[in-house]
Amino acid sequence: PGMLYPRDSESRQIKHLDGMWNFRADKSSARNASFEEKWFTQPLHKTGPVIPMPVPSSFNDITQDKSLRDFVGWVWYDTEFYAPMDWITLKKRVVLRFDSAHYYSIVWLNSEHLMEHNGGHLPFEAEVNNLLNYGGVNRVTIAINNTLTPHTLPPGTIEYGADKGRYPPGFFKQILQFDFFNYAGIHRSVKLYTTPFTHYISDITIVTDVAGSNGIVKYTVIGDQSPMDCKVEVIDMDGFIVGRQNGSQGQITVTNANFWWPYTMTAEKPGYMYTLKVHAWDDFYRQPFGIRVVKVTDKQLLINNRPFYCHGVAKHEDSDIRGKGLDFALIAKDFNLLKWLGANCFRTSHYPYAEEIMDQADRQGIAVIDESPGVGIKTVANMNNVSLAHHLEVMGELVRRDKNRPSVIMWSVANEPASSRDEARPYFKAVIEHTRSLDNTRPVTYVNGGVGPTSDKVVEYVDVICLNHYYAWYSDCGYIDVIPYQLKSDLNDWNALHKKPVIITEYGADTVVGLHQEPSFIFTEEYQVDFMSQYHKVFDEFRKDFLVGEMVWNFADFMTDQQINRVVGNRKGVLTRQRQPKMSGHLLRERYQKLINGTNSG
Ligand code: E9O
Repeated sequence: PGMLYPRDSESRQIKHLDGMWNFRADKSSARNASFEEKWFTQPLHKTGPVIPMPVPSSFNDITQDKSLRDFVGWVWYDTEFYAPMDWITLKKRVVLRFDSAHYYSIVWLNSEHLMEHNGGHLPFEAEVNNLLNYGGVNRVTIAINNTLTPHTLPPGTIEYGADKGRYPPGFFKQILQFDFFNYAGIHRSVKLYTTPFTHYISDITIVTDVAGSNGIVKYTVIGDQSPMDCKVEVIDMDGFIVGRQNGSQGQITVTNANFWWPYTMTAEKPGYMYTLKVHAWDDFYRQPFGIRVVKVTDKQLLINNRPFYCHGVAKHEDSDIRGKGLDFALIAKDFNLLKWLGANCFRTSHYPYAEEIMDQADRQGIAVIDESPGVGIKTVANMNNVSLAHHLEVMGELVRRDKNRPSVIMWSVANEPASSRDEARPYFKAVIEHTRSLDNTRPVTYVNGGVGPTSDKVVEYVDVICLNHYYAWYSDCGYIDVIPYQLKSDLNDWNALHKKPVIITEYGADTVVGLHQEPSFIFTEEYQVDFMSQYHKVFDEFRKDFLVGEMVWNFADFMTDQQINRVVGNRKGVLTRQRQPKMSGHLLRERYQKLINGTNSG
C-alpha cells in the first residue's frame, strides 16, 4: 500500500489530534517499569504524575528538567478524542496516522496494541475501525524510545562507565555517531482520516516527461480492490481541466504545459504545480505534482534538459524550544530566508524533513536533495545484514512518501559513511540499487565525508558525486590560503577518476555571532567570510565545467550533543539559530543573487 498524505475530499475527512497531550517518562532504573505496569491499559495520569506536552514538538527543551532534556529510553504520551457517529452511518474506514515520531514507536488505541514503527522521520499509520469506540471516549497511547543502536538509522551506541564504582548506579551514555542533538518525541502531526470502508484509493504514482512544449503525465492508481473503476483529470493552477483519462493506469499529454522549474530558472511561474484528481468508485483524492524531468550527464545536472547549477544550503529541522517539532511559522520564515539568500536548492541533511516543508519546496520552486537518515554509518556493525535490511526498508518508506514531488531532484542514501571500508561496497551497492529499482527517474547519490577518490568504495554506484570539504577548518585550521590549492586538486582528482558531475554538499566554519577580529581569526564572523570567499573563487572556476552545485554548511546554527568543540551547538550557520544573518549571510546573499541573474538568462 501507499502512504498518501491525508487530504480531505468529497469522500474523506480529517480529524487533527495535535495539541497538549499527557506525558510521562519512564525513569525507572531498568527503564521498563512502564511495560511491567502496563501503562497502556489506563489513562496515563492514573499511572503516576503526568505533565502537559505539546504535539508536535520535541520533548527535550520544553521543561526545566535536565534529566528529561537528556533522557534516553521510553517516554509515554496519551490523549483522548471522540469519533463522530457519521463515520458509522457513512461506513467510513478510519486511519490513525503519525506523520513522524522519534525513534521507535508503539501505539495503542483503547488499551489495544495498534501498531509499531521503527525509525524517526517518516510517517506510519493503521486502520482503527476494529478498535474505535463510538459510544464514548477513545484514548490513544504512544510509547516512544529514542535509544539509538548500531542498527538504527542514524546509528549510535550505549556506553556504560568502565569503572562502575566511579559512576552513579545505572549510569549510561548514548553515544552519537553524528553531529546534531538527538531530539525526540512526537515531531509531526497526528491525524485521523477517513476513506470509504472498501473501494478506496491507496496509492498514486505520477511520472512526468517533457516533449517540446508538451508535458507527458504517466500515472498509476492503486486501490484496495481490483479491477478499479477509475477516472483521472489533470487540473492546472487556475482550476482548468487540461487532460483526462479513464483507467487506473495511463498517459496524458498536457499541451503547452507549464513545466516545474526552480525559481532561479524562470522568472515566470516557478514551482508550477498541477493536480491529478483521481475519482475511483466513490473515493476522491487530489494528488499535487509538477511536470519536469531530471537527467545527469558526465558533467551536468539537467532539469527539463537545461543545465541547473544548484546554489543552496544544507539545513536541519532545528529551532529553539520545539527542537525538531513541526512549526508552520518556522517553515514560512525559512523559505523566506532561502529566497532572501537567493538559494535555489537544499539538502535535507541528515534525515527526511516534514511533508509540509517538502510541500513548500514544490510550490516555491526550490530543488531538494532528499536524504535518508543514514548519517554516521561508520562501523562494521552499522553495515551488517540487520542494518542493511532496515536501510532498504527506510529507502522504501522515503521513496513511497516523496516520489511524486517535483522538488526532489535526487535521493541521497547516506551522509559521510565510512566509504573506504570493504564492507561499504556491498552495503551501499545494495542500498543504491534498491533505491534505483524503486525510482529510476531520479539520480541517486551518497555524501562523501573526507574519503579520497582512490580509497572510496561507493562512488562508482552513484550518479552525482557529493563531497563535504573542510579545508582550513578540520585540517590546516586557520590557514585559508590552502583552500584553493586543496579544493582544486581534490576536484581534479575526483574528476580524473570518475567522470561524474560534482556537488560540494558541505563547506563551513564555526562562527560565534558578534565575535569580531581583524585580521580574521577562527570563530569570528570575519573568518567565516574570508573562508567562504576562498571556496567561492574555486567554485566559480569549476562551475563552468563539472561542478554542478555548492551548498554551505549550514543554513542556521543548530543544537548538538554536549562536546568540548561545540559551544551550545554547531555554529556553522550563515544565520543564527534565531534566523538572523551573520556577516556570512550577507556575503552568501550577494553571491547567490548574482548567480540568479546569471542563470536566469539561460
Ligand atoms: C556532517 C555534519 O553533520 N559534516 C561535518 C559537519 C561539522 O560541522 C557536521 O555538522 O562537523 C563535518 C565532518 C568533517 C568531514 C571531513 C573530514 C575531514 C578530515 C580532516
